[in-house]
Amino acid sequence: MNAADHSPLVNTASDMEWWVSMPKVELHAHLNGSVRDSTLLELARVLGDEGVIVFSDVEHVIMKDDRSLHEVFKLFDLIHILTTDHKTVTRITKEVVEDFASENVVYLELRTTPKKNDSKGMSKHSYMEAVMEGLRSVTAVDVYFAPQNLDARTSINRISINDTYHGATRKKIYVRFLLSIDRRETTEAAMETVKLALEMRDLGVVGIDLSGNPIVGEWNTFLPALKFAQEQGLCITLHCGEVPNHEEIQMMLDFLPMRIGHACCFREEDWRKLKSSKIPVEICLTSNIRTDSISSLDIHHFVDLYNAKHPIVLCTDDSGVFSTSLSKEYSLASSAFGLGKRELFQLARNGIDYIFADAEVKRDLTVIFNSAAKELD
Ligand code: 6MZ
Repeated sequence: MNAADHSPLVNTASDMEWWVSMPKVELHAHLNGSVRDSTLLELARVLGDEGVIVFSDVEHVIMKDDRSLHEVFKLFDLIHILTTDHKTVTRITKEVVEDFASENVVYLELRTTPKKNDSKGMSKHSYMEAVMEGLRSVTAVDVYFAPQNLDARTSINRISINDTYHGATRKKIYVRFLLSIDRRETTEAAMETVKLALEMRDLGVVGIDLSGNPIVGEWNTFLPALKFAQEQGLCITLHCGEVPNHEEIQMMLDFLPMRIGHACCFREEDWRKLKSSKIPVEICLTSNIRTDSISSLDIHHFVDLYNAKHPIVLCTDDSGVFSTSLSKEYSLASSAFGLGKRELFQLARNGIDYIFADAEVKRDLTVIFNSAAKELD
């Protein structure tokens, strides 16, 4: 690694190598939004052959690059048709974890909406079991996911201090889960998700996310479940301000979640409240631009929050849907905002403070970043 340049405005191939090789933490990634295009196409072909869908109709939808926020949610409905059986959920979890690990994401908080689907004999619980099976079936990299030594099959050995994240060594990744409440859900369904999260705490479920189409649903529908989750000590992150809904933004900030995602459509009053509460913001640059939540990177709130030293972390949101990766998000931040390798390495390292895993994991991640930092000097 070479940290010669502090402010590259154009990222070269070797810059890209740097962003890939740098350790990173990913705190805002939706499982079904992170599926490889090749996997979606393969699944669509199978369902096409079975006559469930018309392959040629969905092929261009999967491969389309620019989508409005509305089209993104239509795509998710299609993706869910392709992925929602136990075997496929296991497969995509395995692939998504391997993909993040392959670009040196050393800590991944993966979020997914537990789904009930009677036609597949699927309950929210069995959906999550399929996710866990996906994690256990990862072989290409070492996965550390259970916080306690409850199950001999789970890797609980911590990443050793001498491990490096470059070159030929095996990739290693910590994985934790957030269970998402979809804004289309009822209070009861949201409560079921929170109870499931509590049941699965020992398997690495650390919190709850509220997501889904931001123009659907009411804050008050989810509040009882979110309050219960908060009382029970689950960590909470909310999709907040993806569309202008000022009343909801204020109520969400007053709730004091441990993080929020996006924060695109804030007014002055919202910024003031956010900054005084110091709630970390998960920033998803490509997603915000592609969905037109922000019209251009020149006016992205990253700059103001970064300059104000407000806690922020770069994330992918949906690396499959938006054809991105966490390394590309760092590269984009570098070229768009004139930030150098040192600054962005520090930004990535700061992410350790905002993860929902315990202090032991934070310590391990700090060791990893400290060891990588030596290569900056
Ligand atoms: C809000 C989003 C989202 O849970 O099936 N999701 N919610 N805003 C976004 N920004 C573009 N991207 C993804 O993953 C897909 C689900 O995550 C939420 C939506 O509810 C989507 O259906 P899972 O694994």
